[in-house]
Amino acid sequence: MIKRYVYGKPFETYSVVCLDGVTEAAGEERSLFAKVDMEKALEPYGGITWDRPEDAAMGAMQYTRTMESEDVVYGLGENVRGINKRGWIYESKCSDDPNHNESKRSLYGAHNFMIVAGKECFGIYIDYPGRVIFDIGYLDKNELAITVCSENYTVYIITPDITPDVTSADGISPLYSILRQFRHMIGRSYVPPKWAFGYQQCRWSYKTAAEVEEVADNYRSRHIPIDAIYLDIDYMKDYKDFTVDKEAFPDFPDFVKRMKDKHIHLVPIIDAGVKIEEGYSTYEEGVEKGYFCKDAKGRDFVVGVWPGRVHFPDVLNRQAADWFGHGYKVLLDAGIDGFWNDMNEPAIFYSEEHLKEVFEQIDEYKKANLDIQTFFEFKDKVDGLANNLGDYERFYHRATQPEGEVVIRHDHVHNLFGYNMTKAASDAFKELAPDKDILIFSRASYIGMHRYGGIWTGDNHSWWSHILMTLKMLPSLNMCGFMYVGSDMGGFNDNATEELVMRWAALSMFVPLMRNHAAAGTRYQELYRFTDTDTFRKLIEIRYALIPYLWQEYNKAVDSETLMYKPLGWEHPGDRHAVATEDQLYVGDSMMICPVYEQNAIGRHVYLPEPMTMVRLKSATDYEQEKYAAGHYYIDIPAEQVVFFIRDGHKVPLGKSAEYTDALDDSDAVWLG
Ligand code: MIG
Repeated sequence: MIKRYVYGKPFETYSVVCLDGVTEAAGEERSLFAKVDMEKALEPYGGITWDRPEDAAMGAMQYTRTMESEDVVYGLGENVRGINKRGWIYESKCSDDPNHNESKRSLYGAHNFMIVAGKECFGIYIDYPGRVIFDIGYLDKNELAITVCSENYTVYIITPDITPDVTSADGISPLYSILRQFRHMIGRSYVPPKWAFGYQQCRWSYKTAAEVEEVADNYRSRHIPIDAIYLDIDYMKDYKDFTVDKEAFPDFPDFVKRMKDKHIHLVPIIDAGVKIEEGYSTYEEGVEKGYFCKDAKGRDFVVGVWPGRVHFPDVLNRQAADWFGHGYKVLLDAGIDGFWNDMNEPAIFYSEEHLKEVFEQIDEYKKANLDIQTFFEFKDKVDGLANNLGDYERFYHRATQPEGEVVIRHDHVHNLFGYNMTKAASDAFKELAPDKDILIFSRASYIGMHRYGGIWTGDNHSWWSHILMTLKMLPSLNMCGFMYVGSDMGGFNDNATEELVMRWAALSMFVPLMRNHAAAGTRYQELYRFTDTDTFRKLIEIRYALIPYLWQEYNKAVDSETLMYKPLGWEHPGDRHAVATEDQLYVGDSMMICPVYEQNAIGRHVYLPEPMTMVRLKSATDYEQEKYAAGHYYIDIPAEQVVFFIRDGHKVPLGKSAEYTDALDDSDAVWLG
């Protein structure tokens, strides 16, 4: 059952699309949230310094609940820390933050759905596109406190259709019952073209067509399967959206075709900011039609990002979104059928207004003796230029709402930008290329965007801990509707090692988006750069052999509105060891994975909550199977091998590998288990 609580006059996010079976809370029940003084409520969390005094007076609402010791909290989508979210504080605030460590409270997405599982089970979705703070046992380990920084928002409380201690005859436990109701309410998840399940290579940045072709040829000549190569910002002319640098990529359509002939899709990046430059048609049209976000004085708002000064397209406005979406046409026309949308939190290096203020301050510092206080003040001023919260209060949208156009300050709808940029593209694709199946995923997101595209989890590091972080995010992303997901395999920031990339590949091979990506200036990590390319070829071949299973389970999870990645505790809610296991997952209905995520490891501890068959793959054709009873085991897993488990009574197809997905032949599978 779903009960809806509407507070004040919420901004319509269009995240919820189906209200079948949703009942309206009335009267007494509305006391779920209580009004609190925002400054006081946020003070224990480090407070918030508001640029404008009137904002401090803005209302906030808070929900509190005592958690029982056995309560587990699942959800919140893309976030740091555990599968069980309990024991930390999280904030919904799409952030361009390249340091995904335990101190963080937000990453690029804002996914306000969670399930509290215990004696009582319920789901809660806060549909508010500004700031929401989830204190899940942070100030008080036994208290859940959700603070919404507004008085205008909608809450959905979802309770299971069956009683908590019973698993119904068709195997639907209370958690799945809550989840399915929620997923049904937010609508069907995006399904990418099948080639997007192939192996993909990216790097910031391949600078020329020749460089990209060299990457392709290096894969093909070693017979390491691959389906896509990405174009990061350097394919553009001066980082201008919807342009191609003609010197570095001469005759682009022909280049796209040459790559297609090699069965490789090119996937260009699109950034949120539109460069300010006379003669650049996207810029000139946007200005002329009034499609950019405005500052308080009604002028086109100026911020600095890659190209220097840019404007943001007002993707919350239907006409502006439609126009921006049609911008992708030049690339579609050139034969492109995949895109990734970046910097759409939106990331801001600086706003022109703020930069001016900081420059003025710096003139003062020039005259000062920089002692401990003034030095750090000065340093913080400069460091604080990027992604400054105050900048998100300096611009406005003309958002399309059911009642017409509404002017709204950005910070109140901050978490909707990436969602609407991606929706704009997806809507335009339907019109521009109705027969084409197009890959699209985004960095920033909000629930609702899952209907239009996938996400990648942004700028992680080549760290061992980030292999495990990838695994932990998968179930919570699925909970929030995001099914086509993946992390930068091998790590984006910092330098990867051969062993790290191998182990990462042994996890990413079970993830829909298997994309190796690295930042400019870091060690090259294309698979052929390492010594043991033979092992890498075998690992990627195993991935291709698993595509029949992964593709089937992906589509099943989308169609039946459930998880593709299931925490062990969801399948065995009464088993304490299963509930506490955070480094294994069920993948689809039949398989359990247990990747190695530690340097120099020779294997790992694995918990089997039920009897299973272990599959040990040395290659896509060379494997062993062994039956195990439920229990705790130490399993040897060399970096050259892949181990997973199959549930009793289940079978997993292992197909014949191929060098690209189009050449896969599903009919030729052996059945493991
Ligand atoms: O701030 O386009 O997350 O994948 O390589 C860097 C360059 C901008 C951030 C993306 C990353 C991409 C990079 N971009």
